[in-house]
Formats: sequence, structure tokens, C-alpha cells
Amino acid sequence: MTDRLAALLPYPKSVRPQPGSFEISTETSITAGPGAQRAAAAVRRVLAALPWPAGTGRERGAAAGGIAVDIDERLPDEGYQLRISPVGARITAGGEAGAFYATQTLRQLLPDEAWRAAPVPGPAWQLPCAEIDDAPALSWRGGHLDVARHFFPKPVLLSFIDMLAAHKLNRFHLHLTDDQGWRIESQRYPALHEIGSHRPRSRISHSADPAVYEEIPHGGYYTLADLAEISAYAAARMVTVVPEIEVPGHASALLAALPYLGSVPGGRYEVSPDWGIFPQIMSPLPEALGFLGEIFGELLSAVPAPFVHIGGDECVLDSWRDNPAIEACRRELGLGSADELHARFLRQVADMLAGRFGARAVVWDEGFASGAGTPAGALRPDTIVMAWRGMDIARRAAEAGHDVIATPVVPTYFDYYQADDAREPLALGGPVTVQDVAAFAPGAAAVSWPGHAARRLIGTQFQLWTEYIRDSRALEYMAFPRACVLAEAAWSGQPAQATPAAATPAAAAPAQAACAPAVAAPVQAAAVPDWHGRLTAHLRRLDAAGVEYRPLDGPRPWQQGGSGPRRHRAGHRIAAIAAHLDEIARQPGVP
Ligand code: TNX
Repeated sequence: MTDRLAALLPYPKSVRPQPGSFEISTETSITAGPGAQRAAAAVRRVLAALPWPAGTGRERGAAAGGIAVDIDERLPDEGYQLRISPVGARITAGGEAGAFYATQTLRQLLPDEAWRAAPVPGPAWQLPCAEIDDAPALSWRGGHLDVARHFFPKPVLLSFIDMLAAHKLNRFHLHLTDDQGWRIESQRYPALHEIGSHRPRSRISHSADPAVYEEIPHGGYYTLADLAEISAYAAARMVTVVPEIEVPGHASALLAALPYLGSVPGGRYEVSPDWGIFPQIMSPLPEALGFLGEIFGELLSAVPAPFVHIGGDECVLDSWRDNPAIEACRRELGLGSADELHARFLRQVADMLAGRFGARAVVWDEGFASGAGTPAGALRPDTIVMAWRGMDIARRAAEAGHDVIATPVVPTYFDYYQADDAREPLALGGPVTVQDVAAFAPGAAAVSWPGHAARRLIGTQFQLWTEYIRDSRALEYMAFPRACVLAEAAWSGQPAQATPAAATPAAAAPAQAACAPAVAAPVQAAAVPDWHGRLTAHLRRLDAAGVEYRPLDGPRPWQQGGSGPRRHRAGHRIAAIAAHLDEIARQPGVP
């Protein structure tokens, strides 16, 4: 049972095994100390949902130990101390989130059966005695899901949120709109969901190969009530939904519904059956801004989001340059280029979100690069930049004073292959291996940045773009186990595959000090058990939960690409992509 202490993922800052065990059951009382009612309620919620083995409570004479929950405001909100002795457990947390995470750790200390949805026959559950001190290094620990290229039904999102929470991830970035679909009900503009939410066919061959389509309609959207429900479900699990409406590019589905918002007068648009970058983009003129105010108003009335992603990536600006009204507007604003107008447009949307809804905007790094160095085109200072084109642009955005989230293609793009192996199902390119994720150290990368910039690195998240991910089974295959390992990088700020010495809290201090105050330093931190062994044990939990992850030694027969138009292709090689992204991210002023 003590081996469960060596199978925690993410691994806590400090784990000190102690002798003995504590039998926990439905009889175990949960009591709240002063001011700890909400924290205790979070503990109760998690435990009440577990599949407790039948008849292991009073009938079997279980010891009547309890769990005491206390708040200590000196701990960070998400931090906690967990003490398990033979007579009970004590959770001392910085806040409700800390108590929730303590209970997630506690769940990982139970048998794998605790990850099932209903009880199966088995013995009473024992917790190994231990003293655990824990807190995250990074405040933004996320998972992104593109529901525009392929739609995923609401229950899939709910179980995705469950898995985020189980790995102590706290942001769910929901990419709701793109060229291939608009996934939000609009009462004010019903054409958006009536027209924009479906396409008659979809490309199934690789984007580098001759086009082959599947002539089957694809679509779906979430009602505003669905989105409110998803957001509330996430909030109860300490996950903040970050909704994204992508502007001004990747907007073909929006424009198919409302063509007058496009930048080509009289332009014709369709919900795209293809993948890639399209020249059709929104107009930046006042009518478009007015529309966005209304549409964000509808969305944010359902999802009370403190952070709203507005896209800004991969914009082909030629149609702006070719449109006399847009050019006149640019000159009137004193802006030197269409790129500056791009940044200015994002700034106006961010101002609107802040002014009307008190929300902070998030953009992909092109939104920062397009106006960088030009005061008239600069972003709102509080806009958060997601740096997908590498850590160099992450540093530049941080130096310019923006909070930054590290989302480099390698290793956070989980739409890329998990191995260089012809058995892998069709994906964009790659590979981005689980070892690449284990070597990722967002906190350590920022150590070489100037101090003021290092403090701006607030977190990281994985990306699941879904051009080639068509259903929930494929989604789980691509997400896991890489997400499990990314969660550790996000929680610790350090690489999972660090040597034990480098992973002790003392050695990790320089990177972590910048991001979050540490929990009281442990007297003696034991070596961190090797990530591969912990992950192997963790996969048994995912088995119990029924998650169809990719086994570490490759896909199961039914997870392979097979033959036909969707057979495996090498796709875009990661080395070439990395070099290309590095090059374009280095050119100032190029979005
Ligand atoms: C780039 S990253 C995109 C997405 C694609 C993805 C495929 C970013 C901001 N834009 O539109 O789906 O690559 O990996």
C-alpha cells in the first residue's frame, strides 16, 4: 500500500511515508474547523462520489476515525497539507481549492477501484499513513480542446473536466469557433448556430495529401444553458472554463452565417470542410466590434468567465489591405500597417471585454507580435499571451509586460503523433512523445529570463486541435497519458524526468519562488520516484475509469490507423515545424 505513495501524479512537493494505515469508509466523519465549511464541503463532494465498497462501513466494524479539515491562510489558496495517521486524516488547506486537491491526492492513495463509477466487490479501503505538503508552482494549469473542427457532445466535455480535475489542472480552454464550425447558440443571431454549426462533409485525408472527403454531415452546438452547465460543473471541480471566440481569422463559419461581417464586400463564405489557414477574415470596422459586444454578452451571461480567449492567430490580412474602407480606417487611426490594425482590433475587443464584463483577454502570440514595438498597435497591458511558437516569443511577450502561458508546439500540442511509428493513427505530424512532455520545464525555462519577465510566466497547458480527432475515443487516445505528465510539469514547474536531486523543493526554489509562495519547507524531502514508474501505476487508475489512453508501448490493434484514406502518414516533421515557427516568431512585426 505504501507503493501508492510512490505512484502520485502530479507528485507533491514533499511526501514523507509514515508507519501504519487508516481504514476509510462511508462512516468516516468529515468535520470542518473554523472558517473551513466550504473546504470541508469540497472534500465531502469528492468523497461522496467515490464507489465505496459495499458493506465496509459500520457492518464490518470499521474504526470510527475522521477527517478534519482546516484552513490556514498562510498557505497558498491551492496549497495543502495532508496528514494521515492510523486514527484519521487531517487536511489543512489554503482555501477550498487546496482542500479539493488534498482530496484528489487522497483518492490516488486509495485502490484503483476508487476510479470506477460504481462499487465492485473488494476489501475495505486503507490509506497509507503519510505527511504530505503540496502547492502548485504555476497558477495556470490547463487543457485546451478544439470543439470546432470536430464537435464533442456535452457528456464528453464533462468527463474531460473530471480528468482535468483529477490531475489538478485548473483551466479548461474551450475553442468554440473556427472555420469549420460555430458551436455556440445565439438568441440574438440564430443564423450562427443554424448555419454555422454544421458542414456537409469533412476532409479525411492528411492536409499534405490529395483531398479525400467523407460525404457525411458533421455538426453540433452547445446551447447557452449547456455552456452554463459545463461552466458550473467545472467550477465545482476548481476548473475555470476559458471560452474562445476566435477573431478576426479562423472565422469562416461565422461569416457563412453573417457574411456582411467579412472584409470582402459581397464575399461568399462556407463552413469549411477543409483544414488549414484561410484568407477569409472578419472586418475590423465598428459594425464587427458592435456584433462582438453582443455575442460576448450572450456567452458571458452563461459562462461567468474571468478570462476570455479571442484568438488572433494565423490571420491573412490581404483582404484588409485590399478593402478601401478598412484602409481608410487604418490611416485615420494613424496605424502604419495592417499588422498594427490587427493588434489594435484585438485591443479594442479586449477593452470591451474588460469594460463591459470585467474579463481579461487572452490571445495567441501573433496578437502580441503584430503590434509589438509600435505604441499605437500595442495590446492592452493586461492581455495574456499564449506563446505557441516557442519559448523565445514567450520571453519577448513577458519582457513587454504581458502575463504569458507557455504553449509551445513541442511538447504541448497533443494533436501531433505520440511516436514515430507507422501504427499510429493519422495525425498532423510530429512526434510529441510522452518523454518530450516529461522533459518539459516551463518554470525552469524562465529562470534565464530577466526577473520581471520570469514572474510573468503564469503557466502552461496542452492543446488538442481536432482536425484529425473525430470522436471521444480518438480524443482520449491523444490526450492520455501525455496530459497526465503535462499536469506534473504544470504543477511543479519542473520536468517530470528530473533527477531526484533536481526535483527536490530546495533545488526547485529559484523557478518556483517567482510564481508562487512555497508551502512551509519540508524538513527532509525524499527522492521523487521515477515518473515512468508512477505513470505506469497511474494508468491502472485510468483503466478503472475506462479511459482509452495510448499504452506506453504503442497503440492497441483497434487504435491503429489501418489502411485507406486515413492510414498513417508521417505528416509534418517536428524538426521542420520547430525551425519554421522559430523563424517566423523571430521576425518582429510579422503576425
Ligand atoms: C495552429 S496554434 C493553429 C490551429 C491548428 C493547429 C494544428 C494556433 C493558434 N493555430 O488552428 O489547429 O495549428 O496543430
